Amino acid sequence: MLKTRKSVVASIGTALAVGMSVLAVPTTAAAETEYRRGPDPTASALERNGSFAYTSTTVADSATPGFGAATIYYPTSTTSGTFGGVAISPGFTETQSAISWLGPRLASHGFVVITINTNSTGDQPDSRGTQLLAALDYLTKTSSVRNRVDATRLSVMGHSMGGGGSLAAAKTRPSLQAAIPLAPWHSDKTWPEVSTPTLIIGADGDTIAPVADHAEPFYTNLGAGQKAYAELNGASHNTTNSANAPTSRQSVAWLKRFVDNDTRYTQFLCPPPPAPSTTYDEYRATCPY
Ligand code: 9J3
Ligand code: ZN
Repeated sequence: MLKTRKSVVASIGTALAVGMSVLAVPTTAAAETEYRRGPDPTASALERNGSFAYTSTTVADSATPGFGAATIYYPTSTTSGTFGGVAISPGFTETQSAISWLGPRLASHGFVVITINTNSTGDQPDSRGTQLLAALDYLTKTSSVRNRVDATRLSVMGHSMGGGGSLAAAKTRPSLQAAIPLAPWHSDKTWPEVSTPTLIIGADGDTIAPVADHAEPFYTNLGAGQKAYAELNGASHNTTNSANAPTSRQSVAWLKRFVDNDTRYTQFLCPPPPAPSTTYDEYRATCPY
């Protein structure tokens, strides 16, 4: 029997309704493809290096257009698909050594990471943002690991003026999947142009980039995207410059959730960790996500 147009539409509607009830996909992630890399996570696993074997390669300043010397850390696996990318900038007067602990940490969890020196250690935050984007372009188009990185799933991090630079990078390039400013510093306090999912990590005892003048107004004045603000308890401006458990845990989870769309990591982000606690003075978030 020929179906009328109306009955065909009704059948499709029924099929969709049945399909959706069976799948039970979380509504916020329904349209996202997940790029799961590595085993099911535990909280303590996020505080250590992950399960991927990794290696690193240094890149001379003479080979890096638009930024300084760099180090690329990457999982050696070629059978796990491509990996998301992360570019990380140090802060004012710093070199990449200030944030180098994040290279092995993130690569071993399944990301291709480039830590950079800036052209000059005195470069301002917006310049650091431009340099982070140049580093991602180098990583995905020119570097020896370009075929290991998914150029559609990129992110930025940075310390202090590098953290301000990560906000500037996300403002310039809205296609970025995640930004993680660490003890960020910037003279611009308003970031309505940034809808990239952004995790800001502040330090309660930071006297160089006091959270009341930097991290907190940045968080409050971000755009419409998902965001979180973690204020580390008993911490200073440089706490995130060496291996730090809550920074590691939340950063890995944030990148997994928003660069890989891996909802196995949502549990570490939502509901937000309890605060105030010995770990966080404050933790704000736009859950659920
Ligand atoms: O570590 C930093 O990037 C601190 C920023 C800063 O000291 O700004 C003063 C102009
Ligand atoms: Zn602004």
